[in-house]
Amino acid sequence: MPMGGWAGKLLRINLSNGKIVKQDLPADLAKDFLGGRGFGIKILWDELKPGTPPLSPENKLIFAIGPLTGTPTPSSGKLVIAAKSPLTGGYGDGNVGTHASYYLKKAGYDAIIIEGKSEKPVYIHVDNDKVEILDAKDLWGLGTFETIKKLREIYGEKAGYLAIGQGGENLVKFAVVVSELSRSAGRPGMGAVMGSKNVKALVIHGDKEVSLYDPKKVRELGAKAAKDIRNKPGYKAWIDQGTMAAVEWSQENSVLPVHNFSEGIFDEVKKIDGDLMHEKYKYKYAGCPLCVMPCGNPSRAIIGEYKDLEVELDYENVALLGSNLEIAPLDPIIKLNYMLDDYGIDTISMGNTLGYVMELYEKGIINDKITGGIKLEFGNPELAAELIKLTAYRKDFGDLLAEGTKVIGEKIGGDAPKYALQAKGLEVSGYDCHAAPGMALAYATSPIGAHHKDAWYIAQEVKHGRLEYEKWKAQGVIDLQRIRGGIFESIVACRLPWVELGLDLEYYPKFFNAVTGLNYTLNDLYIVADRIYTLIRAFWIREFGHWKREYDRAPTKWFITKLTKGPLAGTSLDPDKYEQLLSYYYEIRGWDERGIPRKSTLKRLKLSYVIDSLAGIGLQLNE
Ligand code: PTT
Ligand code: SF4
Repeated sequence: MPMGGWAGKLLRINLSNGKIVKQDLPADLAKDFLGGRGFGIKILWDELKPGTPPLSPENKLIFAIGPLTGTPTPSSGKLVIAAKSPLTGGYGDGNVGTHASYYLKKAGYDAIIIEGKSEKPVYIHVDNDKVEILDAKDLWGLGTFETIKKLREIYGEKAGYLAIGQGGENLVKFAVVVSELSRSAGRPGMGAVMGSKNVKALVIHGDKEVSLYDPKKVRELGAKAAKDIRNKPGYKAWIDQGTMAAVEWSQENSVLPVHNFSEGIFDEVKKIDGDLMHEKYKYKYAGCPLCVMPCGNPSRAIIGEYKDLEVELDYENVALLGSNLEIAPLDPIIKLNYMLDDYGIDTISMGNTLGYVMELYEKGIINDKITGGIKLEFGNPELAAELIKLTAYRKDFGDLLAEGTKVIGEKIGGDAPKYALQAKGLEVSGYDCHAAPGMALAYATSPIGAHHKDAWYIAQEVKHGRLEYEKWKAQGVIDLQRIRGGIFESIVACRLPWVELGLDLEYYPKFFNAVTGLNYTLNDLYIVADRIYTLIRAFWIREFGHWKREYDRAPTKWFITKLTKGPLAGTSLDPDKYEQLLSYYYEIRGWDERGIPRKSTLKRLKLSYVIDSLAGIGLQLNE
């Protein structure tokens, strides 16, 4: 390929027959889908038979970087992990900051596609052109910390490591893949897919040159962007607290989840906020590789039985394991976060699932017969730790917890599903939406299920017309989805320089063109983003064989209960107005009233092949 940026090869590893194949990266795949999430969805669309069970050997697990990964683009040490999700049954992915990202590029690959299933536990070692499938019997059963430590003893500092813990091994539906001792990715169960293939870890090293179309220009742009970032007024506050600053902000705006998203205000917020973390718990600055604004918060517990336990704290982890379960101060939260990183289980879905069953128990919807005699209550860190352990090993009541809130609700029946905070089967992240219809829409239309990563619309919503359901809100959600979920997930770089410090978005097409030699405008990147979004929607439709508007509805609880505390007490979502907002969303996206892409949209986005495919499952598409 004449362009720079891409390494030019896909590495395909079939674990059922041991075949390892290196393929040329198709130029059209690179130009139309860029990388990361774009590669994830296009490969799954082309290669996965509809209806493939997510935990079967036929599912494919894809590790993909993008053209900007590992270049002087700020914060470009990121990697996307994608597969059909065992939690949702649709498209799933996650994004992790890891040395494995740029070592993958330096090894000469844009993506690794893992197929089939190994008979026994293995790990995969990639060292430039050498690719090995190695015995992992001594690693199976270990947590991610110990696994990575043992592999590091063999392969040293100059490699990237990705591992699953007991959560992935035991097929917990929201198991993640962990790297760098406290970075994780793949909320919709990417760790379970890895476990289903008997893959414990990947070790990646490479030392080839990264090809850049115009190296001088890329370096100049990189130096200028880094200087801009360091000069931003919010820089110091950002590296001091990172995402933890959102604890106080969420409280001020009544969106901090409390008591399974019953309220947006936590009485003990001062015991878990970013100021306190920075002052008493954080002991050093850290971040993802290639980052000029490191936001990691390595923190050490200071009291009693938790003393000296260490973990990196982020807003989501503290909101879901702390305020949502009414647990404070930070010390027990550090312990729960540590356990989940070690087991390789998503903190958001776990915190959400625990809050859910606690509320069901409190309401008498579930009882001791279902919990195996365990008395559930909020505000009890020992209980939360016990439930996390049961989940990781799928033991007793933990076997049900490991399925996530949607399946739990369906199994219990009656009123239970009404209190599950999920969309499309993925649990919502840490922003209460009783009084935030735009953010509710963002969760409900996120392409992997309820995640804030695609559109953190709440930050804009609190500034303008908070309780409105007007068309500009649907437009605002789509604008963010295009940039965050489309551009950043496919060029593959961290979005936070733009989100948090306001780095000019125009930098990115400039980086893209100088790296690749192509000539894309920001608008061209938006078109790629729309293509990726629409293909992901088509994938879900093909999997389900149909589509219903209710799949794009926000969690029921926000419609049927009201906030009782703070200035927004008495507020809940309005179901009719929400439907109108969803219709605006479909209209702007070029999807019909059912949420199915129109033929004209598919043609415009160079996705005409989807038309025949959906017609093949009996769907009539509108013009
Ligand atoms: C991400 C989700 C998040 S989003 C957080 S905290 W966040 C939680 N982190 C977990 C964790 O830690 N351990 C664990 N066992 N489970 C966890 N679940 C939760 O997972 C992450 C940062 C953060 S911190 C955010 S917002 C940004 N996310 C980005 C993104 O998605 N794309 C992108 N291009 N850039 C991003 N930059 C920021 O990266 P998922 P990380 Mg993560 C320990 O993976 O599945 O997307 O879910 O990647 O390296 O940890 O950095 O307030
Ligand atoms: Fe990683 Fe934070 Fe830097 Fe983004 S800003 S690359 S999440 S350390």
